[in-house]
Amino acid sequence: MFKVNKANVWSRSLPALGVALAAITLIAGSLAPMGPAAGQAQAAEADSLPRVTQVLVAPPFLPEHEQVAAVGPRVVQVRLVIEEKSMVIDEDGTVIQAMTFNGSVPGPMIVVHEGDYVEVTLVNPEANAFEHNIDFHAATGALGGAALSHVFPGEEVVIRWKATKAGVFVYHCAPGGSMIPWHVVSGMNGAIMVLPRDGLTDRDGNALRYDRAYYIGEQDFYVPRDEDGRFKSFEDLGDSFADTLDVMRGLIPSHVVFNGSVGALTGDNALTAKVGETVLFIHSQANRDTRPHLIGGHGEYVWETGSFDDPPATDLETWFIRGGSAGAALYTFKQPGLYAYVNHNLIEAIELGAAAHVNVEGEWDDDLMVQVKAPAPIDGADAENW
Ligand SMILES: [Cu+2]
Repeated sequence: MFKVNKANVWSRSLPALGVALAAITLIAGSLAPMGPAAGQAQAAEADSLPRVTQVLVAPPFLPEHEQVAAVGPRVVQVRLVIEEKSMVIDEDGTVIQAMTFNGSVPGPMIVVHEGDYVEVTLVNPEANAFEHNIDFHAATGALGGAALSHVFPGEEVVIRWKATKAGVFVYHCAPGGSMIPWHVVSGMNGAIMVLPRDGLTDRDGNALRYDRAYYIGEQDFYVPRDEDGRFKSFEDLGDSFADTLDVMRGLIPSHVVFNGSVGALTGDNALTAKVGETVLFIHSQANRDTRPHLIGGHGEYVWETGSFDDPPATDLETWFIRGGSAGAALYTFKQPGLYAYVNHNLIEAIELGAAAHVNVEGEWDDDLMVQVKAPAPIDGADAENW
């Protein structure tokens, strides 16, 4: 198996990876002087703050957190372990060679408050083949931390950055050149929520709170096909690179899914809620535009661009998430039943996989909707009256 390490990363020894590695060399070379080396940072404030470890969980769930910060700023420690692994992404059993943070696509949601410091330990286990790093769109400087977090297999790195902007933001791997889009569309992306210390508010400053929060990470996959049109499987990650890059350059994804695979959030895996509960849906797309829509409900408060410093839009039917960003929408369920939460490019939702379900329990409200007459043969007399 091909393995990138410090000895061969500059040698461009594998022809299929030559172009990409050359690009890494170019970018890495120009970045070397950027950002403080370990120990040089003026981190007096962070050093004096209390520290807390956040236990990350797999999406669509969020780690335990407070909506309003009960105490002052803290250093929030998180651990991200990179897993290169094969994953089944649809009901036909299509297998991809994925790259992940903590084994899930998307990676885990991190939740902090504005003014907190995020201290990330990024681990690239020896069993992996490739170099990785992490770029936080919420962070400032050094390519979002990417320039300070390159790790080869068998290495780990710790970076700390201050969460100065409140909102929901994407993070992703960005090791250089063609490795950047390839790692991102192979699953190496996730999101962080930086809450205002006083929690979310509407445009008038009134508190907005949620009873549940779900993280939906939308992922475009570009799976190559064989001569017969069937999806190809590959022996390992390195083996999949050249063909996958060819499909990527066509810009037409083979799959557009929520949380790693077709059906990851439908059927038995559906999200749940109760009538009267307010649910926060956080939606990220690290690579491509999308347009979430809750069928049968609304985006009552929507931070479409992801910034919590901007007042939320209200009562949207569909909202737009720019590729490379995350957004958040709040809705209080008023009717029980099955809701579909989809990318409202309906071809992507139904044909390619970008759909989730929300099962909502509670009492039906006839005032909001009722079937006045059940389906029955057309009544000729009735029709004449129209
Ligand atoms: Cu990576």
